[in-house]
Amino acid sequence: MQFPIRKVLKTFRLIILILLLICFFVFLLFHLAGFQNGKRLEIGILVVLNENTDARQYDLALKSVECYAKIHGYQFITARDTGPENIYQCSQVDKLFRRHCIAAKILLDYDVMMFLDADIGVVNPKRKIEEFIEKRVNVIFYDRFQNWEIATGSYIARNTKFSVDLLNEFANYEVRLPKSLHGSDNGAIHMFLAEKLTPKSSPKLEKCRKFYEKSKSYEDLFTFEACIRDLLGDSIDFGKIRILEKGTSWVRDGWLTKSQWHPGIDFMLHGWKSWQLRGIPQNGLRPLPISKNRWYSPFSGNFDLEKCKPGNVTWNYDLRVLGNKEEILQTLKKIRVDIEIMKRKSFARLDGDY
Ligand SMILES: [Mn+2]
Repeated sequence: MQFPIRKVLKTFRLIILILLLICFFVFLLFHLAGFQNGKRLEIGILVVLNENTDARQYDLALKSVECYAKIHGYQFITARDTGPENIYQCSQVDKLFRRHCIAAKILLDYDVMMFLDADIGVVNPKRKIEEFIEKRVNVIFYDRFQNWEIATGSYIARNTKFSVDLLNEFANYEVRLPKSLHGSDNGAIHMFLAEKLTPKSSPKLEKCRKFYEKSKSYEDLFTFEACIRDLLGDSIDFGKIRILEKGTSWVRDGWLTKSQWHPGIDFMLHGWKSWQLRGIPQNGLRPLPISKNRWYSPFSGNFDLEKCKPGNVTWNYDLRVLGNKEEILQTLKKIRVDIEIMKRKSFARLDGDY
């Protein structure tokens, strides 16, 4: 019998190809599962509750996050802030600054931590925090949808010296606040980041600072913020810091679309305060902006945390709150355009010589 060398070669090539494919898929799986250097990332989700906060005030939001964390193997952490004397040794006077010091302390226990306001809930558990993580990036902030502010209600930080120092330094910014209507941590984040990311004492920065220092109203504060956003420019990439563009982060305010959401757009929604929860109106919902102080639950019923197990992403939704993707996008697009116009008007208040 003749030796079928061609056949052997063909089989051999096929085996090599299959092996390569297997290697590729294993790599892909590891990558998607959040492994880095062969080790799965320990991801924590932190909510800081104040001394007097009754967790029931944020029941649905907290349960949704807790369930979500269980599904993906993240750690859900609620920290109690008992005032300037607390177990975290964060002595900032203003709780809004103190919470970032607490976040810096808790970050040390994880590879990555997502900090969340208590009234942020998960609506789409199929999304993962790993989507936002990049090796080079240490801290990720984002542009709030409803204005031109960099948000302080949520961020993602990687456990590095850079991140821990940044959060501590930001928490300590409270001693540098001007004696004006400064907007606490949410105003301060702008000056803090601008001082970090732009040339020291540039005329532009000093002009923004003047506005910050003499701010007497929210209108002034927003103008100061517009000034800083202009200074920072359109980039989202600031080396180890990232400031995600409007609509590209993990969370947005639910009221922008009357609580309507879509899995192709949304991951988390902000504004779930139990005392502002309403029953869905008889005539249904349209994805249009409403007053900020009411929201509708996207779920039918409450969470059974027993059922929150790895891989189980089937949640019970109230289909009346599930919106039409195109309509929601349309509404968000319109808001985006309106906000841009408002931002320019606000910026113009700085007067011509900026
Ligand atoms: Mn909030």
